[in-house]
Amino acid sequence: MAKLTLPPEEWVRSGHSACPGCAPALALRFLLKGLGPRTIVSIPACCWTVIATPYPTTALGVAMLDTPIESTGASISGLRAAADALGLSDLNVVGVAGDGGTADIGLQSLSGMLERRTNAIYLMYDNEAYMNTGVQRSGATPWHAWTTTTPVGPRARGKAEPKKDIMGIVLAHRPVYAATVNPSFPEDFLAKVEKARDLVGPRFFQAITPCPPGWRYDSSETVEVGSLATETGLFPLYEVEEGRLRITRRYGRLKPVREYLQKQGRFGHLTDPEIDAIQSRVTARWEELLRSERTSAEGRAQPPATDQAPTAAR
Ligand SMILES: Cc1ncc(C[n+]2csc(CCOP(=O)(O)OP(=O)(O)O)c2C)c(N)n1
Repeated sequence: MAKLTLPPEEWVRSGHSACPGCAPALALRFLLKGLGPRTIVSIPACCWTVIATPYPTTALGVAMLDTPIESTGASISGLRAAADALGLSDLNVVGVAGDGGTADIGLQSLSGMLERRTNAIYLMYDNEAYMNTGVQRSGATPWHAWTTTTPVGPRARGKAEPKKDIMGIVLAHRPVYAATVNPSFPEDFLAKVEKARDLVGPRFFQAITPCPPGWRYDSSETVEVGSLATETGLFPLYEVEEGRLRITRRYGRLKPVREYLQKQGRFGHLTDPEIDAIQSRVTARWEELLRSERTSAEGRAQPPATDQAPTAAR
């Protein structure tokens, strides 16, 4: 992917109330850099509502709608209809929600928006748990991760289930465009946003967004932890446009997942066999993604599986 110079304008203002090292803050910052000021963002209950609106200030340089956690998708369908009725066809209508508000509580709303072919962009920032309310597990929490509701002890090994395959669910709706993005790779992120901005119809991003207090690592290491998510193959970067899948960061040799896992306290309990099991799953999934890319180039698109554990884990 060609190198981009990031636009200098900031639509996420400094002095906001995110934790130090918050990757969700970077994700919206980069999204808005790519979209610019003709944008309205709908944000449900999640960390980002708290970041954006410490009363009586706002951290956003664009208009924002604060919506209930289950209704991001419905809210952007409504905003699009209103904008079109007012003749504001150049307005970017955007939903930004956490993994809990997207993959669990707001899944019906996202599905409805995709099925209605709403002309809007939806970004799920995936910090892999309900962070705003104290690190409870979500469907997007990975296999074996510690959270406050998936404890580690003699009889429990963190989350027992695999990570929910949100890209697979979204791709089953055949959106105009869907991509994975990572704030640790801003050029790749911005190139995808700029491409999505100029398309018409439902568009979706899954952004991996490390969270220092929830993942239990030092806040200075966010960019490195995020980079390792992609460099180990755990969170591959790709895009799907009109059914064509394209990997946008390709590695001849992936780094061992151990390098990613051992940086985070939430995986600190893992044994060698557990790390090996995750590694073999990640390797298989990377190969599956390469196959999906080949078959989609031949016109036989298959949504890639993105779970991290055998489906018969329980
Ligand atoms: C219907 C409903 N259930 C629960 C809540 C409480 N709640 C507010 S924010 C939040 C966490 C949201 O998690 P996620 O969407 O992953 O975003 P994050 O907090 O990680 O930014 C929850 C459970 C709510 N506001 N509404």
